[in-house]
Amino acid sequence: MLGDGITGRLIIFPGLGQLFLQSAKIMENMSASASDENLKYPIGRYQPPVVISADQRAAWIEEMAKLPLNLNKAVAGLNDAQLDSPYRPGGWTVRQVVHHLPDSHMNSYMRFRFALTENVPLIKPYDEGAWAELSDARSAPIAPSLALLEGLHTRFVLLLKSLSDADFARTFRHPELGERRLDWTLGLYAWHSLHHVAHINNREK
Ligand code: NI
Repeated sequence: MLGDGITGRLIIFPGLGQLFLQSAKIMENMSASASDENLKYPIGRYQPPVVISADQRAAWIEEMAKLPLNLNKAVAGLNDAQLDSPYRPGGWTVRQVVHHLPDSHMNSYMRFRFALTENVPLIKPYDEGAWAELSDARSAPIAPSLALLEGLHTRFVLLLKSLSDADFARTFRHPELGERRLDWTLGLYAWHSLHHVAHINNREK
């Protein structure tokens, strides 16, 4: 009976069944993409305030200072099989994420130094996906990258703490993204630190 009813409706409104199927499909895709978004952006995307205060900068510098310890904690006790598992379906492995952090933050550290010593320098973008696919980024032990990040962030945080309001207003030019202020960039890398540690902490176990 129920079947007849449905058939009847489909005869009366030939497009309706298709419409239901399409809506179901759209809903399914929406929830799939919402969960993809959560897996890719576990702390959300970078949303800096319009005006960046000195207190905000200090909080971001604190996040930068905590990254080496937070990363060490996130990977403590992981074996090679766990390090070589993607943090999300289709994502980098935990090992690639660990190597990506010093690779990315070394680039950022250099951009800060260029911006502080040159007038709106043009910076060199890098292909982070291709860097993460290089053989060492896929397979090297993580200890050297943890040590590199610790040394790098010690220097980076010393530099950041030495900067004045005028220094934080200095800029560099990215060839595709345009001119970026250093305070905006500090926020981006504080976010980036939390973003990747969350990938490791939230991964499917
Ligand atoms: Ni990243």
